[in-house]
Amino acid sequence: MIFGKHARAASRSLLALGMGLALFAAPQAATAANPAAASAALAEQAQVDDAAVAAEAQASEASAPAAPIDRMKPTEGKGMPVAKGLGLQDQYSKLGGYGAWIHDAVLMPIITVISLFVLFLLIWVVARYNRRANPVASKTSHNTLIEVIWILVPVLILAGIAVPSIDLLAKQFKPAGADALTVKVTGNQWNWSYTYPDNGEFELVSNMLNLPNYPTINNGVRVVKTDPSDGPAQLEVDNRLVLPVGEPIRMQITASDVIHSFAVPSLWFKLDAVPGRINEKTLQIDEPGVYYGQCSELCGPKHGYMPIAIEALPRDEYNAWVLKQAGGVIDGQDEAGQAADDAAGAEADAPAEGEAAQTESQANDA
Ligand SMILES: [Cu+2]
Repeated sequence: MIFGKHARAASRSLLALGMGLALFAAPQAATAANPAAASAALAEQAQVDDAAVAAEAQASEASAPAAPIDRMKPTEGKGMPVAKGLGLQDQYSKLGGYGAWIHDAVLMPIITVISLFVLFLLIWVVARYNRRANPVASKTSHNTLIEVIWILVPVLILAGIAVPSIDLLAKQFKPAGADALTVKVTGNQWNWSYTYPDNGEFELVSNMLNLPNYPTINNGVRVVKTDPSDGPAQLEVDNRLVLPVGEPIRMQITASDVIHSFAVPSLWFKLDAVPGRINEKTLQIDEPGVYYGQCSELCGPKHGYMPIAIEALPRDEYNAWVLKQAGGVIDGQDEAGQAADDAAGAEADAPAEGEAAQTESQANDA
């Protein structure tokens, strides 16, 4: 009897504790249940922002660059986050396709089945083995068959997951060939600089474009949407990282001050930028396009304002772009050398290229 009294007292205090926990957890559950509402609000905000951006763009037409900037216009929804998007961004590299497949076709089904199975077991135990339904509890303490099953099945599941994920890990760190293009990326507080050691060692500094109706983030940089080629606000930059498509690129990532992280979700690429150290990873982009990412390591107050924009071009367009950069060379030859090498057709193009180069270098200066 005394034991029963203690048990009831204990269960009352447990109940109180449980309710306290529930009260504590409720607001969190509410926010967890609310992401739809939150993302709807975000989308609404984005629309408002877009309207503001458009208005600002019109208002500041006068301060906009006279000639449109010669660069690719991003495709809506490609290489960038989409409103109400769930899961991974669409992938534009082979490894990305493989990684997304592991996520979608291997991990998600396993997680779903295990979660439903555990939920079923919980409900079954609660319904079938409570005190009322099952007053005389079984005294069974061992069952060899069940024990073998519940050890073997998880081991097999883990081994099954390990095979493709270790394979992906190995492929991700396979070095690019000796003749692959090398591009050096440096994270700085708070922008990225891109160096092309194989193309004359020229360097670009990539700053986020300023936001309309918002304090200036980067001095001397224009406001986003003042050029038709501009992508989403907070992701678009003045100088993009231009890369060739369809070939492995040796990306060497470092930082000049604190740890940053170079991450582009749609290209399955993320690597920490650590001062005093070069991290290397191969990047191969499947198709031309503009792909956006962000610094993904908290690096200071303007961490949120150092986006990454990659413009992937076919090799010949990439070469043409390199030759437009001050000091840009292809196979050790600058624009004049290349032009002399090429036939008369190239010479006809030269004035137009020179003009564009001027615009580009002005953009770089700004
Ligand atoms: Cu950073």
